[in-house]
Amino acid sequence: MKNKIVLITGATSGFGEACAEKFSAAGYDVIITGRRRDRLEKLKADLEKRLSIRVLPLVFDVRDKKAVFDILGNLPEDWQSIHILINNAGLAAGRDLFENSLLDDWETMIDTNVKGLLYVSRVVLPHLIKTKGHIINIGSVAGIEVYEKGNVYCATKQAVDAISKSMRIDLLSHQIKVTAIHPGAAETEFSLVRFKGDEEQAKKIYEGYKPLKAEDIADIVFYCATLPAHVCINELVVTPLAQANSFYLHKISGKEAK
Ligand code: NDP
Ligand code: 8X3
Repeated sequence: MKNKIVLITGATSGFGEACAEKFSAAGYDVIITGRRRDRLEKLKADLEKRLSIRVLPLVFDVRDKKAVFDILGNLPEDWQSIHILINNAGLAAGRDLFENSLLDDWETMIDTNVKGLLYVSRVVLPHLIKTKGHIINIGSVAGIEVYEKGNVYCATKQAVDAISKSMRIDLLSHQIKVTAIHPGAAETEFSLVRFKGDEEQAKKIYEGYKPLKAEDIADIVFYCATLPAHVCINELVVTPLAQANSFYLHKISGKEAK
């Protein structure tokens, strides 16, 4: 029997890479995407060496509509039967008051987190309709409560929430599952990207408590993806023990965080 295929956007680090590891370890063939070719090639070599699965690395920027449609619209025949799409590629750029935010950052977030997710979903949908597949969108607690200096990042994740809900409704007749997962603070390259390479600033975000790990999210994505056919988790909010939501985070200084 052929392995099921999962397509993971943003698999060069963080949640996406951990999902590639989780699903391939469970016998799925994985399509991994991102802009950093070297990381995708390394992940492919590593997974295929250890596991009896296939890996297809695809290098493109989700903001590039033509590239998304050219590449995902022309998948090799034996990679078209996609069962699960994990829309994970995304980022925050900057954390500034509205009046100080850079327009370029706003555009980067909207183009990546919203338009990129829409392009990928739209071009992959015909395959998911055939397989009665599953779309898993990675939102955020930022898509639930808007916080200071979160402005457009929060707006893009609120859009992911709205798009997920509307996909669920519109795709009902195709028997496609749609799940939105909204994580809180997880230590990945997210803050390094948000603070544009400032390691000190990025590290501070995760001090004084135990943040989620990428593997925690991958486990949850996998759980949602492997429930019985008649069961669909529509949305799920997951935070570290120390975090109640976007506003309440209990930090402990000088003590070992649980
Ligand atoms: P990482 O920075 O570790 O990973 C982000 C991934 O997205 C990378 O693989 C990156 O690949 C890819 N990506 C970013 N921009 C583009 C683009 N334009 N085209 C293609 N791929 C792109 O962060 P996380 O793993 O933490 O983030 C994954 C998702 O989870 C994001 O949507 C983020 O908003 C969300 N999230 C993160 C939380 C956290 O605390 N970490 C909490 C809640 C949600 P490359 O650079 O190679 O293109
Ligand atoms: C990432 C979590 O709290 O930085 O989406 O917005 S947060």
